[in-house]
Amino acid sequence: MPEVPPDRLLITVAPTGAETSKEDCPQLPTTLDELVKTAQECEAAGAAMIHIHIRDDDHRPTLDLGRLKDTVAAIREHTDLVVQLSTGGSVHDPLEDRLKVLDAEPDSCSLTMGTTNFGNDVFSNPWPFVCELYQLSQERKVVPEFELFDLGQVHALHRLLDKYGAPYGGKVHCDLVMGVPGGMNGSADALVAAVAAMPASVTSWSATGIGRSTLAVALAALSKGGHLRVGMEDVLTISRGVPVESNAQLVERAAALGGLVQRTPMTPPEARKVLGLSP
Ligand code: KMH
Ligand code: ZN
Repeated sequence: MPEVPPDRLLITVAPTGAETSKEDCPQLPTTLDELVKTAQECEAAGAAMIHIHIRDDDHRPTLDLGRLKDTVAAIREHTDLVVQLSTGGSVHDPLEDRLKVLDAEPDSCSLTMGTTNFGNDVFSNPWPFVCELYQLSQERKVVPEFELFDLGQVHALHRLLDKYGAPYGGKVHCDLVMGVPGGMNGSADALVAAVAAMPASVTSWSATGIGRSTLAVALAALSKGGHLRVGMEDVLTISRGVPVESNAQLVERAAALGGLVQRTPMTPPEARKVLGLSP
C-alpha cells in the first residue's frame, strides 16, 4: 500500500508572480493580507502548495528578506500549505539576491535549470548559479522544485543530479513551465517530449501553461499522470477575454479537471510526503 494513493493530484498555486503590475490587474494579490486570504481560499479549493513571489509597498516585486520571512511565517500561521519561495524573482533581480531567498527558510524553493528568453527580457540562470543554488538548497534542507522551461533544461537536470546527487529529502520534483515566449511551446507534443526526457529519478512532476496554453497543458499533464500548477502568475484570463477573478477560481478549475480523470486533490500532508518533507 503506497503512502500516498496514486490518484492524488498535487495542485500548486502561483498566485502573484513578478511580471504583472497591480495597475494592470487589481485583483492580483500583492499585499501580505491579500496573499494570506488567497492562500486560505486556494487551500480550501484543493491546493496543497503555494509558489510565492512578494511585492513591496508600491506593489513592485521585491526579494526583501524581512518581508520574505514575514510572508513564510504568515502563510504557515494561517494555512497548512507547503511554502515554496521563488528564487527566480523578477527578470531584473540580481543573482546574489536570489540566492539569499533561502535565508527565509521556506519548505521548498523554485530552481530554474537554465537561462531562457522571456518575452523581450532574459531570465538569467547561468550554470554556476544553478549549481550554487542547488548545493545551498541541500545545505539548508530546502526541497527544490526544478523549473523546466525548455528541453535543454530537462537535460541539464540530468547533469545536475549526476554531479551533486539527490535533493534534500530524497525526492525529485519538477515543474514544466510551458508557453513562455522564448521557452518550449505549450502543447501536448512538447509536454510528452519533456516528460520522456526526464531523469528516471524524477518522483513527481507538474506542469503549467502560460496564457492561452493553460488548458492544453493541464489536459496533457493529466493525460500523462502529472500534477498541476495554476495561478495568476501564469494566466490572467479564465476564458478568451474574460479576466480571472481570483486564484481560487483557477484552483477550483484545476480540481474539476482532475475530477474528470478521477484524481483527488492532494492534501498538504500528502504533498509533504510526496516532496520528501517531514510532516
Ligand atoms: N519571474 C520569472 C522571470 C520562478 O519563480 O522561479 C521567473 C519565475 C520563475 O517566476
Ligand atoms: Zn515564479
